Amino acid sequence: MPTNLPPEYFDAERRYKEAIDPQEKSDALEELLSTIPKHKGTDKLRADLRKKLSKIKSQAQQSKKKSAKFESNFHIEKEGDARVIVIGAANVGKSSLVKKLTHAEPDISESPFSTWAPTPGMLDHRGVHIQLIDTPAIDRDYVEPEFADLIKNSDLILIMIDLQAFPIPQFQKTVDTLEKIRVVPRHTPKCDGDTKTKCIPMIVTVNKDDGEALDDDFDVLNELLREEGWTLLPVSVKEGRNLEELLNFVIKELRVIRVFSKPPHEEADKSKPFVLKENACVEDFAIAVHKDFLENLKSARVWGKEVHDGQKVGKDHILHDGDIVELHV
Ligand SMILES: Nc1nc2c(ncn2[C@@H]2O[C@H](COP(=O)(O)OP(=O)(O)OP(=O)(O)O)[C@@H](O)[C@H]2O)c(=O)[nH]1
Ligand SMILES: [Mg+2]
Repeated sequence: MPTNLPPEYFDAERRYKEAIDPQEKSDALEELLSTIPKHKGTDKLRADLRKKLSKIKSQAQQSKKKSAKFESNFHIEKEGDARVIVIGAANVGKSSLVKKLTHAEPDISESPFSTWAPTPGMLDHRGVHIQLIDTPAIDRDYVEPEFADLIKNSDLILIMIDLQAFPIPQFQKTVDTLEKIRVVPRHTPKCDGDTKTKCIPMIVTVNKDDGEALDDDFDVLNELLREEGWTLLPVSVKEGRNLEELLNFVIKELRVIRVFSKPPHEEADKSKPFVLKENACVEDFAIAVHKDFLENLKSARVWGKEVHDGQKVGKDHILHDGDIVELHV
């Protein structure tokens, strides 16, 4: 060791030794190098430290890339009228469902843990645009915070289980993992207004019920979990069994209504409903159509439930699924 190193060298060396992550280590090492006087006696020391620095810099670069990729994997923009996320143990058929119902192309494999990143797809069911998200298996002890956020920002969770592979422990593990990240089903007393707990509607989607021979197994499971207030639906993604019913359930549990707009003296456009929350009123509909409507709205006429055809109503009239509304400004 050369004898003529300044005291700053030893301070910088201590910081370098204490640094933990690669970026911190690389910064400390650069500082250390800058404290060494340049002369023949320090040539070897400087060369060794420079070599070390270049190795640490490439490590720091890699860990930066990894974390950037990780963040973008779990960050998915919300699209459509509602976000529905498929959660469950490995190999239950999550990717198969998303592939079957949307244009997304997630990997499907007989071997477990084939999905490592979430994949969103869009579907249109009776005019409601749903963003359906495939996810990595969740039956493990650690859930990345970004994954937890994605779940918490969903309007509905499809808990998927495999009827042909010990469905009860699978179900329990998934529910326990959700509870650990403070996500609980809307129907439980655990939804007690605690702001840290997120209450989300959940449907237990019992997959691989490929035929009548397996229906008895489903009935046993159904009896057990329905007592606790769970909604279960047997499906077979492979056979296309009950998928339409599943989407009907989803719309019901999302508690949304579809309302159609009708310009005066014209027919309603039944192909494009406005999707509103249950118990929405004419005022909510006007905002959804165009915010300017609300300011100038004088009255409205409604065709549908609990009104005579074309009945004149006020802004606070509650709308129902399938209603047609004509706004008057
Ligand atoms: N018999 C049967 N097999 C199915 C059904 N749905 C999916 N599979 C099969 O189950 C296996 C797993 O399907 P995936 O869709 O990859 O399952 P996953 O839940 O996404 O699995 P991971 O991403 O690994 O967690 C594949 O071999 C599928 O073909 C079904 O309804 N019936
Ligand atoms: Mg998968």
